[in-house]
Amino acid sequence: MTVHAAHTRIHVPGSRPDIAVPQTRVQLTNNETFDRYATEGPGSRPEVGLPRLRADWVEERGDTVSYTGREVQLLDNGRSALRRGAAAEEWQGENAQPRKAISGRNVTQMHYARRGIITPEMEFVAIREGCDVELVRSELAAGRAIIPLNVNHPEAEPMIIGKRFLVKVNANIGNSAVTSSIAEEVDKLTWAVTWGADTVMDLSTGDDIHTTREWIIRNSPVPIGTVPIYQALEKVNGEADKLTWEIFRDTVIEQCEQGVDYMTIHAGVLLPYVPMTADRVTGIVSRGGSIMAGWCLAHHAENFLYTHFDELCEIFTQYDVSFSLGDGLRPGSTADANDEAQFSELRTLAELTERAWRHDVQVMVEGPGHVPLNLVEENVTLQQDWCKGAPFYTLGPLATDIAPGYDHITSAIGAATIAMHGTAMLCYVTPKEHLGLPNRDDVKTGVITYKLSAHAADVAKGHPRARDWDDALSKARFEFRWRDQFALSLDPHTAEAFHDETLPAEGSKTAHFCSMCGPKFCSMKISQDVRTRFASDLTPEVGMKEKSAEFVKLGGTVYVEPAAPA
Ligand code: IRN
Ligand code: FE2
Repeated sequence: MTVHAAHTRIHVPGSRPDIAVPQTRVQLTNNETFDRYATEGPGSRPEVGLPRLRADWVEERGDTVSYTGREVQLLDNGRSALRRGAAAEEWQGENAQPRKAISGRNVTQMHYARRGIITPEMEFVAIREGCDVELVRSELAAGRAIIPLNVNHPEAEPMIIGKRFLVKVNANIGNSAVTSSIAEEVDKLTWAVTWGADTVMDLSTGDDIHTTREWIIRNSPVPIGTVPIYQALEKVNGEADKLTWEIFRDTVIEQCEQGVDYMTIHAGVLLPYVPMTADRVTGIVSRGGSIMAGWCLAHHAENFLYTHFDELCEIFTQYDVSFSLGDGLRPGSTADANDEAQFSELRTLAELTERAWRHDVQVMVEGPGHVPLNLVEENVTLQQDWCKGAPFYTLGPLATDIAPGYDHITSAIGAATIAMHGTAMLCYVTPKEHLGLPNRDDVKTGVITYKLSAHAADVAKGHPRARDWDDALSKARFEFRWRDQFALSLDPHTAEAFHDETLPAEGSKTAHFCSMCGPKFCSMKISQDVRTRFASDLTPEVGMKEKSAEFVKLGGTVYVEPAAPA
């Protein structure tokens, strides 16, 4: 499943036959090829699900054990009751497999990395990123990068989030009580990864939340994240004060069993911080943050996610679920950026990061939101400093609040800036932000907008492979290889359609101009003529006057009539 006729899928082999890393190969008209990172997996039929790429790797290590009644109960410490209604039984797809039980051991990639073990997952991401596998292992061991992969999501292709690697993009999907069906959500997932989403978060609320998630995970080649407090809230009919640690814990285990790879946990919203938001322009804008703030106030007690944090860590060690420490007090307007509430929470997230690391649990830290450009860098600097280099994962941030309908752009400005300074993953914002639930077109627009922001940051950071892509496209542009320019672009269809709006004829696909400047004033054409006519003696010593006279003598114009478009 590729987006353009000139694209094919190739596989780069690893050290063993079952490591084969997919890349997109772009075939160019000058017989060169350009290979690039691909996220979209082999493609699936929703009712079948994806092949279980990592099943053998997980099994070889003994991360899971076979599912045999009583054994499971013992290993599970009695948690097997929670399996009721869980995925294995419900999933009717052709690739359905009985769920294996957790082994009772610590199975995180961080745990392996810290013991000096290189897993197939680490090798896979090293090939994907074009770096040394030791860099992957050491960054994981230090907590500066994560590979978010639940042992129960063997369909996923390993990917890494960390500032030494390519900047990643997350796309949020999910239905609410009012709109969209399961099939539509699977379609949105597939659509998001088609355009390059590196991870997808299922933020579904309302009915069928469990089943929707099951279908999404079984069809997802990228890691899936969730915010389990949303489902826990459904279980208490939306009344935040009825939430308990036990209800939350059981929800987390249910999602761990299904294969959710990372979870947003709003454990940094502490009771004393809640009053700090009172004078804000936009108060608390995080859904999860407001649920926890409401709970803290209702009970006048400390956030149960904070007080039970070590228990959560223990659960995560069994499945290799990664924390995405939620920024429940992120600013919702430029006026509230970098305030006391936001940074108090960040200090707590730093403390929780170190607590998770003591369990060898992988962590990334979520960040804002809405931040004016002059305050963006401080966000990364403080987060990297306080959280000891744990990957930063930000929502935009929007650089201004004035453009609802265009917030993919207001946020892409902030996103490129914050990523250039070291943010590892960007959560996309779609044109529907603040206005409604994104549809298919919004998902595509959001993903493309964020891919270009992430790539702009990769170029600025000097990632070894990033500039190559720019150069390949620029060469195609300069040499008037229009087809290659389309094929190399993030969105080939839109590029071609825009070109064809004014010059639809076949001949204009090789013409040495476009309709922007017309045939007489194409700067690229003029530069090429200058280059070919004077390449040999364009040296500083040659007098410009002399050259000008020579130029006029030669005919006085650089314009050469192109073949008329058919
Ligand atoms: C990312 C960075 N900061 C927040 N996010 C995303 O916002 C997070 O990953 C999840 O997708 C969503 C959570 O929203 P609330 O519950 O914090 O509003
Ligand atoms: Fe907002």
